[in-house]
Amino acid sequence: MDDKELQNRFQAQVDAEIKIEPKDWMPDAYRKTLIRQMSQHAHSEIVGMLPEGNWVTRAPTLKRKAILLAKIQDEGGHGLYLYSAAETLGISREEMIEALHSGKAKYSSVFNYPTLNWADIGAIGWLVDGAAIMNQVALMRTSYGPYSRGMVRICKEESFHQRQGFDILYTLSRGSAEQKAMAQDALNRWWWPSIMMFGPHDSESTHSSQSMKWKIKRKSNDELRQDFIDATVPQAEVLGLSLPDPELKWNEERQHYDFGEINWEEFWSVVKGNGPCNRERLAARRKAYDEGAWVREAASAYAKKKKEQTIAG
Ligand code: BYC
Repeated sequence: MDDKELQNRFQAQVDAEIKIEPKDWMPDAYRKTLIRQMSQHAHSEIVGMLPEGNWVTRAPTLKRKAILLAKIQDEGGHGLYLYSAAETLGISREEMIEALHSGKAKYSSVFNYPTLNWADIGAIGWLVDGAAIMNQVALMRTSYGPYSRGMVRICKEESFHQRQGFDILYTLSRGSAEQKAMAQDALNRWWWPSIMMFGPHDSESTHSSQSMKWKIKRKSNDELRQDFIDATVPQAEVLGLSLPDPELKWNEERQHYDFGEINWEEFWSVVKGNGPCNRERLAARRKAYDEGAWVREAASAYAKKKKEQTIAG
């Protein structure tokens, strides 16, 4: 088959909702954009462990600490599923990590904000994991088989994360006036970064239209952002907290909430590496990688020895 025929057969497979698997023919640009998105997704999970890790030693009770530890370990696991799924596209984990450390690959802008008090852990679980679920439920139907299957498991775990975050804020918002103020302060700081997670407006999104055609993305950035806001406003009402957007209002005609404009200058500044914690986050990842070199060496030496023994005997 010539290239045109291969392209047509590929698109027909996508249109028929038949998953693309690692050994199937795929356009180079499909492979490239999947590697870009999946590796960035994996990096987000791993870098996302850092803001929460900051509170493990200061969790208010043993139970909260155990829950937080489990959640952070889940995020590490998600990163590993995603790196493995991306490796099926012909890139190595080393190459992906090198791209993160050199600043070539991105990770979600939201993890470049600091966690200043315990309520931030609630806000991350409720809002950041909540936004991630909205995006990832759509990605369960993504056209690439290994990504789609990874997402099914990830989403199950993210639901627990979102629930634990809501529970922290629910407890604080029914506590003392000081605790309620902490919850409100965390919500004020995390709301806008959370809705920025969905990326630029559709009209500004470089990859959306092609990714939607290839069914890598099943919903656009703006559609997902709207779904998230519509789902989250009633939850804020249950908490008795107010969302920091004076333009947030139910629109009867649209049957959706209207909301204010995102500060895009801030968004792009954070994406380009100038957020409050970008440098700290990358430095922490590089340090962890360097300090883990001996583990990788030991593990690969063991694997090599095992292989030699199998061949010999
Ligand atoms: N931050 O053309 P567009 C978690 C970039 S972690 C940074 O719309 P696309 C958790 C974008 O990459 C899970 N960069 O791109 C963990 C592109 O630049 P490049 C987080 C962003 O790919 C711990 C450019 O802007 N979820 O759950 O079609 C604790 C133009 O954008 C951002 C994921 O990673 C951003 N927010 O759509 C708690 C989801 N937005 O690549 C929780 C997976 C855009 O050309 N990723 N950019 O250099 C996706 O679904 C898509 O990649 C996006 C962007 C919706 C993010």
